[in-house]
Amino acid sequence: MQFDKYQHRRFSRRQLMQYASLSGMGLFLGSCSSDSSRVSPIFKPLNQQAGNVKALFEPLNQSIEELIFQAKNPAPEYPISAIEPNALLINSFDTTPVIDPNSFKLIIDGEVNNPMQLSMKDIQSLPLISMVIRHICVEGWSAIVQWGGVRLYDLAKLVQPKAGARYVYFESADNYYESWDIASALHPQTLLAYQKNGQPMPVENGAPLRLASPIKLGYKLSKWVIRVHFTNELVQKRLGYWEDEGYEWFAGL
Ligand SMILES: Nc1nc2c(c(=O)[nH]1)N[C@H]1C(S)=C(S)[C@@H](COP(=O)(O)O)O[C@H]1N2
Ligand SMILES: [Mo]
Repeated sequence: MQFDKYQHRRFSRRQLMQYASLSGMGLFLGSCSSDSSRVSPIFKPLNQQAGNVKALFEPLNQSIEELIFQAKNPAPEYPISAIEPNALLINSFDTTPVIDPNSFKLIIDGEVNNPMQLSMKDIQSLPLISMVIRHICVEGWSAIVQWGGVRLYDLAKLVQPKAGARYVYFESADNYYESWDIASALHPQTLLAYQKNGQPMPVENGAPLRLASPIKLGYKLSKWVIRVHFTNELVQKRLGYWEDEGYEWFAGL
């Protein structure tokens, strides 16, 4: 769905929250976490990796672990029965890029000790995390969706961000771009997802890999992610596709 950039901007966060409470979405009730399939211990050490990635697993350095643990409590998750299969609207600023999953390699680089290029096979050898969360778009709609994929945190353990890394840039195949604070990016509920509602990710929703997280508004959740770049600093006028038009950068929920 194409939509007007300036129309999009008119929804302030306060308007969104008014909408949320008026429509009874109950965003902050936090009472919906009952699906036991999602309960995997946070920051679980990995022990069943495919050979080439296994050797590189180490804890993250202390200063980055501290930043992550300052992050707030887990956001609400929902039971499978709460999924709204038709509520997630396609919201793409441009045409849908087509990426061949067989030749695709995710680039992870920047302020890291072990820059990597990972195939979908490499990525799918990491623990599959599943979560049912509410996706919220500032245009005034939301949808409860199940996402399955890998934690950014687990990918970070492979590449080992340097102590000074503070932000993560996500580049997409449609030239969309986003920057996140590292604590939010490495939050245990931030995934690079390759499944939606238990099925392989549809192309229009961001296949082969898109961000999914209950702690950020929809525009932070890049689809068709091709590069994850750790960095020490943000670049002004390169904060994010919508942020550079005036949207709030942090966009936390
Ligand atoms: N690459 C890319 N990612 C994107 C967008 C986009 O236009 N391009 N739109 C964002 C917005 S505003 C929203 S609400 C969600 C929508 O995800 P969906 O199309 O899977 O519902 O994707 C986000 N990620
Ligand atoms: Mo959005």
